[in-house]
Amino acid sequence: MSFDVNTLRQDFPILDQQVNGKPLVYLDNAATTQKPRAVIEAVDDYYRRFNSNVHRAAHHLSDIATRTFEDTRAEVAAFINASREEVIWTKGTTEGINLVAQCVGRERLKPGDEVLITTLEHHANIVPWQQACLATGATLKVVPLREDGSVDEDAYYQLLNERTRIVALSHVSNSLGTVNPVAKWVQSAREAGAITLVDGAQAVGHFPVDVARIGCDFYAFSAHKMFGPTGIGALFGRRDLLEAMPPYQTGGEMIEVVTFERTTWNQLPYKFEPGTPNIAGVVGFGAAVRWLNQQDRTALASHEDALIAAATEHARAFKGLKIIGNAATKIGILSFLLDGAHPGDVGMLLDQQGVAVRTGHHCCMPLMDSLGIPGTARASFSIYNTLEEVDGLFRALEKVRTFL
Ligand code: C6P
Repeated sequence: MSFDVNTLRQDFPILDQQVNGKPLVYLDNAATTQKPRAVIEAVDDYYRRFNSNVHRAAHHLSDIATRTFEDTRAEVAAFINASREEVIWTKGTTEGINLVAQCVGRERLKPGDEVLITTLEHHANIVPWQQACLATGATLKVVPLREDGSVDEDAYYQLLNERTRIVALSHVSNSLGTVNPVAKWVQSAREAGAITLVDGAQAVGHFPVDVARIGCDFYAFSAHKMFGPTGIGALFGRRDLLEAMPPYQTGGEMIEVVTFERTTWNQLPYKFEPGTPNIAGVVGFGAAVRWLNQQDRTALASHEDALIAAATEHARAFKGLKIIGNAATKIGILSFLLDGAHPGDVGMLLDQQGVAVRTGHHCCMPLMDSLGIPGTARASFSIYNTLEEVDGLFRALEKVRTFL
């Protein structure tokens, strides 16, 4: 399979437009990626041809919707090397983590127990654990970072102990791009007797993920960061744990038998899926997985490596620019500060030139506090970005510098 970025870009109609009179340079892929035609068309096709509820009706359209919905579950399961009963549809990573924090955290934690996270976590992998600790009297422990933005591995091993009941780690940092060696850390956590959750929001769109190889108990991710729709994601959970957990929310679909006196729960994975799900989202998620599976993922990863290498080289040579996050293993995320400039102003002036980045704390306030900064400007790259766009970012930054 050969890889040509310009051919790939043709799959993404949104990229071909002008913003503020300039060609759009979309570098906010960590917030959400753009969608290929296959995903847009799959969602459209669902509403045009087989819009119907799933698992409920005895008619033709519902039959197609249900089969597509369940086939997609199997495809998403295969995508991360899990079995279909272990894949629960969620609204996204945030909901997946909340589900585990509520159903495992609050059930298993007691005073004296510890939950271990790292300093670079997104709020979605902090606040649910903080709340679970508050509710149970457990303590939240945080692994510090090293100077380069990697997690301090020695400190991780020191903090991991027999009181650690849950370890919740990002696979990849959304603010710094750091890739954590999760398989190794999950193994130690399990040896210490802890349950493990990996926040995979920023991993799945960048490299293949194999939950069996990682060995984690839970893995949460969102479709919209891997070219699928917003409002849909998946939570992988180990079958025996899911079986033992109480339901997250209750209502229709997640039940087996209901009487006014008591209710029994449906089998996996439906026990965790009350109410009418985001069927269009699932259809689009499936299209995104099939589209990604058709790509040469090794070539995509090399292309992204080339983008971040070029961006880093430019950034190092750019006077007054400080890169925030220099870990040895990184995905295509360049967080930076410009001397004397507020990141918000940098973002606005880049936008005026058609360059879309995110600025601020990136939902990582404790990380920013630990770095002693209010936030950063963040250029996050994806497979359809080009080396010309990297050059364009730095040309635009030259102008920002002169404006400021
Ligand atoms: N980060 C960003 O701009 P949801 O919103 O549920 O799909 O994903 C939440 C989430 C959890 N963990 C990590 C590591 C993330 O990066 C995100 C989402 C976006 O960085 C939006 S805040």
